[in-house]
Amino acid sequence: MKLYTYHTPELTPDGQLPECAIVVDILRATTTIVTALAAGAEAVEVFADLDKLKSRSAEHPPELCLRAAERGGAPVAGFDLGNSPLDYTAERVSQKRIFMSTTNGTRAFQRVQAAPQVIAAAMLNLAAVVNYLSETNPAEVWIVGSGWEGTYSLEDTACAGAIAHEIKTALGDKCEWGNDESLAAACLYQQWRDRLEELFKEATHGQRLLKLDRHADIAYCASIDTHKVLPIQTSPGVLAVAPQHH
Ligand code: 3SL
Repeated sequence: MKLYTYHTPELTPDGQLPECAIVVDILRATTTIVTALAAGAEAVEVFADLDKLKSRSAEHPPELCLRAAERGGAPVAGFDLGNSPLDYTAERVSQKRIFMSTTNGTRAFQRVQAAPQVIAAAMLNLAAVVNYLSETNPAEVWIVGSGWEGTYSLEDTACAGAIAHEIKTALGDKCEWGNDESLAAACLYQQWRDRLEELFKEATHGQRLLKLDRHADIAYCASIDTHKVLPIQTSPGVLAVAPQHH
């Protein structure tokens, strides 16, 4: 396995895709997707564009549909949910398909959605992601951070580093660094692994969320291995729980 990390979708190489793409948007889209699927949502369908979300969700039975949207960290008026993972309770989302659009995370999914395998990673499901990679051993893996409107996000690098460090530890010489970003991310994670909440609160997007009074969200997003689910793309833009990973 060769492991590449790209800090934003814009930094991924043009005209190429890996065998397996792992999308990371720790604050908060991929944390929310893991939470929603763990709470029994049927699937999460992601959209970069709000109008496409509205037209696609209108084709779904309304009683089985929730629309979720966030821009600039805040919920978008007229939608059922924003992007706080704490709102995705079993009572709210069980058996529902969630049609979701967020500022950056859903754009990152769109960039890699033609890859043969696409999965969503958060700190919450770190072991599930690493186990999947160890079992399937794809030849080339990209970890794609969502960033913020094309710029770097520290918290996504910390999660990329957690995956990189754990998979390198598990596979040893069978896992090669594809680029220096993967090694740098692994170093960042090892430095901060016991203080992730503190790191996330220092980061630009953490600061943005703190101004919106989302302290509890940040603490939640920094928890490691609290969930076993592995969200995997089953058709373009649609993420569901991978079999054996409930
Ligand atoms: O950028 C995104 O996609 C969101 O995850 C941002 S927020 O955490 O909902 O503000």
